[in-house]
Amino acid sequence: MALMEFHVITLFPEMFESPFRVGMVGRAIEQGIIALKTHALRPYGLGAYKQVDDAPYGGGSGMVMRPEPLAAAIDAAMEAHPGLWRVLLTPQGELLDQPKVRELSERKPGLLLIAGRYEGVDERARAMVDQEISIGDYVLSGGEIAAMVIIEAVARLVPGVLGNPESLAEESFSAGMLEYPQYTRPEVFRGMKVPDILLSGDHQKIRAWREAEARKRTAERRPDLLVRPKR
Ligand code: 6GU
Repeated sequence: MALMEFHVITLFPEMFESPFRVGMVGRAIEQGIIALKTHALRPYGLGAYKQVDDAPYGGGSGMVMRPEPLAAAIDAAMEAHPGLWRVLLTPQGELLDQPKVRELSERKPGLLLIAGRYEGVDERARAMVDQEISIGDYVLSGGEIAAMVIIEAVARLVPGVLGNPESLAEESFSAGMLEYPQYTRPEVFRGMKVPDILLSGDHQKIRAWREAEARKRTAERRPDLLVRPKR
């Protein structure tokens, strides 16, 4: 069995096809290390038109997702795949960060990601999930791309998914800080030279330089990261 399963309830299962055919996640799926399964919400819609949304009580613009189709889809997925951690994608959710990604990667056997659409989800649907997550302070038309962000971020923490596990160790070394500046060939590009220290072969010095650069860059660009506990 796969080490981690990602299930997604969505009105648009096609959105999940090409992004995960390629790259690191695509390879991990092919190898059976992770599994990705979409569950179409539409068949659980109500009436002849398979309606999944309706006008808000109290008036106002936009449509709200009805709770019954979501409940039916969640129940069916949970019955077929017991034990999944149910996550509703919503701008009202907890902000996603790397510690939260790490926690999600430990939710075995996997995640049931529920992508909301339209202007919102009936408040009573919140009772049917374990956690609500937002990927940032901006507005998306639906939770699909947010679900993809979670899949990508969590999948790379699953053992065997990342080609080079050393990169993960490096990341945790610098956890809570921005990356240090990276260079590859050529040694001079448009007059800009690779720092001499990186060509010196002195690995102790290089390590110290990188740490100092990471700290400097973080202080300049993301001072908020330096004052926050690392969790
Ligand atoms: Cl999870 N959903 C939507 N619709 N918008 C978002 C979001 C989620 N996270 C940030 N913006």
